[in-house]
Amino acid sequence: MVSQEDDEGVKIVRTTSAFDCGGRCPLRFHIKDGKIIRVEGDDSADSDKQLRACLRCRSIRQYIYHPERLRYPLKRAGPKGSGKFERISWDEAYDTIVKKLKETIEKYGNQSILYITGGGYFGALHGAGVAYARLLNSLGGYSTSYGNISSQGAIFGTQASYGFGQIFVGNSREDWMNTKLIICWGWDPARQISGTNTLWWLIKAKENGAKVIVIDPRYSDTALVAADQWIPIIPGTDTAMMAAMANVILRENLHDQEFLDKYTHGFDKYREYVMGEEDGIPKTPEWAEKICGVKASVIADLAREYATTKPAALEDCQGPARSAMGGQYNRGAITLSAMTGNIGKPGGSACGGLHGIPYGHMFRGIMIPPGRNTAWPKGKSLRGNINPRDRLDTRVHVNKIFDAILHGKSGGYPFDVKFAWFAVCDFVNQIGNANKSAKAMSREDLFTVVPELWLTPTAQYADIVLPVTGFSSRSDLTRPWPSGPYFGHMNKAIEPMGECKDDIQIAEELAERLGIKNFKREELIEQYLKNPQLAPMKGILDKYDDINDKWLRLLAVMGQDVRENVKDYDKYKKEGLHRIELKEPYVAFKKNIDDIEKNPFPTPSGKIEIYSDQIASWNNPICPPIAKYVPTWENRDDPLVEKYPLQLISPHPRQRVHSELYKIEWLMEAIPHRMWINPADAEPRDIRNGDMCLVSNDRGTVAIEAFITRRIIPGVVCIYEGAWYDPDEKGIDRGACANTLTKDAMSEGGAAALKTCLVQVKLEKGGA
Ligand SMILES: Nc1nc2c(c(=O)[nH]1)N[C@H]1C(S)=C(S)[C@@H](COP(=O)(O)OP(=O)(O)OC[C@H]3O[C@@H](n4cnc5c(=O)[nH]c(N)nc54)[C@H](O)[C@@H]3O)O[C@H]1N2
Ligand SMILES: Nc1nc2c(c(=O)[nH]1)N[C@H]1C(S)=C(S)[C@@H](COP(=O)(O)OP(=O)(O)OC[C@H]3O[C@@H](n4cnc5c(=O)[nH]c(N)nc54)[C@H](O)[C@@H]3O)O[C@H]1N2
Ligand code: SF4
Ligand SMILES: [Mo]
Repeated sequence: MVSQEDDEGVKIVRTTSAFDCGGRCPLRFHIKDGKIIRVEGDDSADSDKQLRACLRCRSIRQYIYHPERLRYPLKRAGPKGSGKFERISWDEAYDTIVKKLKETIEKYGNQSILYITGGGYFGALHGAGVAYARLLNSLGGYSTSYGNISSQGAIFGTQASYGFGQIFVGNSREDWMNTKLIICWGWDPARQISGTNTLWWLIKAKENGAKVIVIDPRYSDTALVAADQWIPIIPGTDTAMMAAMANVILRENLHDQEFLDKYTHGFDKYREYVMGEEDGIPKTPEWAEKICGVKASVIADLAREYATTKPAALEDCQGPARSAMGGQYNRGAITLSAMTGNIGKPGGSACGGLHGIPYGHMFRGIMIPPGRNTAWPKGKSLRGNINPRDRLDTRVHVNKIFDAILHGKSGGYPFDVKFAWFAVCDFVNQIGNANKSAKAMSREDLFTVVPELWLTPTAQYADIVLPVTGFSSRSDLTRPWPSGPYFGHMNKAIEPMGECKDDIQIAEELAERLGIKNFKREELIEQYLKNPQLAPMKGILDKYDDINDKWLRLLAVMGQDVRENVKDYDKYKKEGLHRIELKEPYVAFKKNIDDIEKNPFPTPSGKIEIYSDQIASWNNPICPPIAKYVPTWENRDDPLVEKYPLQLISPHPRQRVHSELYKIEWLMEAIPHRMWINPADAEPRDIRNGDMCLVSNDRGTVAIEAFITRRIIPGVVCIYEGAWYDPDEKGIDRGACANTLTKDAMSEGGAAALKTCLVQVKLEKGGA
């Protein structure tokens, strides 16, 4: 029992979500007669520590009790994608899956099983589909994808500059109290949550005297509520503006040469590029103005201001990197931060776009190990390697999953897919070219399993859909996203709906039918307790009735991060949260900068690599070893603009977590799904506010209402990602999923290029 009932029979359960939402906020569920009747947020009295929930969890009752939540196993009862399903028993679902699994492995081998997971759930026990990976590994393994759909551009940029394995490039948010200037470059934390309370600290820093500048094609929510200056920029051109800033900083001798000499590698190559010694073109503000659409004087002034204000925090993110230019924008930001000596210093920033700090990420050593995937021969070691193409011989890039399902070996992919299993993701909706994804999923000879909470666009194409419990019906440990410092503890608040089961239970029950031994949580616990060091835990575990609670208690001892930080587990569980007290704000790479001799960067040179010899060795002109501006496909120079003159950007929705929460009426009402378009683009097309428009390119067409606004620059339209793909009989996507329009391509650095996309917009005559 987590808490006592009060006189009215209401008990309060403290928990949190495990969404891929950018935050992690304590929630208090008020429960009466087994039902959540009210939801409140954190009640911490210290206003700087209070972790404020956003509109999404404040609407969570509608998510938990929504009539469309899946409650029973389903099997397909019509053509794939028709949405026709019929209820079946768990026995029938299991028998069908077991039969198909055995048949597929026998006839085609394990490589023909494609298992794909996404980031839909950040929990240590139930998270990221590990249970199914374990199950499939026990049967001899599976094929899968490589590359992070979300952040591969930023990961590439970070690791090329700071070294393989580096992901924590953020400072604690309260470190902004040490800064004088914050530049949000392609980053909009007032809308897109980037760590709970990021906006709180941004406003506090502003009140403390810091100037805030936003560089974004849109007058973003951050520009609206926090900025002193908005610099609109043409999408995909950031590295050109960065080079021009570097040009001004060098010409005016405003750079920190000492920092560059001591801590960086290959800056001379970048200097040659920006000064025009390499190609005869000095990268002046005038040169950049023509590319970026930002006035030369604005670029020059910003360069001076950034270089002379000490310290200054340039904050890049992942959005602009999720494009055909991949991580070059993050590499450019890192270069500027190095030139101004802001890396590893309080009030500065390391850039790289990932924002995380290494506290509260308690997944280390705490998940049930998934076992070894033996479907593929052991490849060469990829350690220290950032080249995404080296993974190609056994895996498929994440943004090419459906192309691989469609074309298989004859299309040059390493396998033919016969059995597809999608868990904790909605990839028909969330990766590029949804019409192609739908076509691939409609292949009649493909058998597809989707465990889900909703009949998502991906589940619509499944042969078997399994109903899964949500975070309110099971206990788990979770982590802040991306920064902490704290650990979250989710407590089971209500019983599962209908016949829903935990993913882990589904995997266990399938394992039993497949004759796999030592798979169940009970069996694993028994084995662990044989270890003399863990044996004394037995008495403690006996206190918990719920198998998940037992597991978590044991994992909390086994997982190093939790063990070292959480001294009072019962308090942690009861409060749903454990805060880590840091003596001072965390500053990324401070250790390396304070003593580079003792703490070199894990790069080949031991320094921050402005120039990467590793990338240079690939000899790829569109993936240069320094942060060069390279025009990409479907940018404004592409001849395709004749036909499709507008650039489409698809940022993350304030009211959803990607495609999750799409069905929540309160949220849809609060922020309707509409396309942002500038009056200069709307007027010649005779489009008025609220008119139904068709947005198209060669990959598809979506129907969406226009929101005419000067908050977006001419030549660019914006459709938030995550609306559900819903093609009508003519193939027009009435749900207006942005990925009906985007390309299933990767950048040279391995980013999913979802932000690079050209479209045309016209009025839909006669209305919807
Ligand atoms: N156009 C465009 N597309 C984008 C992006 C963009 O910026 N623009 N952003 C990209 C980014 S950053 C990301 S991270 C991806 C996200 O892509 P996905 O990970 O596919 O995103 P979600 O829509 O959150 O889908 C998660 C699904 O998991 C389900 N789920 C949640 N918890 C559980 C569970 O415990 N068990 C099971 N079995 N299922 C569960 C949810 O119901 C939901 O349907 O989208 C990418 N797509
Ligand atoms: N509310 C909410 N918060 C979330 C999520 C969510 O789904 N909803 N998802 C979480 C996840 S998984 C992730 S990965 C992060 C994603 O965080 P990001 O990937 O950083 O966010 P995006 O919303 O894709 O894009 C950020 C901004 O970049 C701008 N932009 C687009 N193209 C360009 C360009 O070429 N140059 C410049 N300078 N700006 C450009 C957009 O207008 C937008 O304002 O957010 C997390 N937080
Ligand atoms: S940031 Fe995430 S955990 Fe916090 S309230 Fe919003 S959706 Fe919930
Ligand atoms: Mo993401």
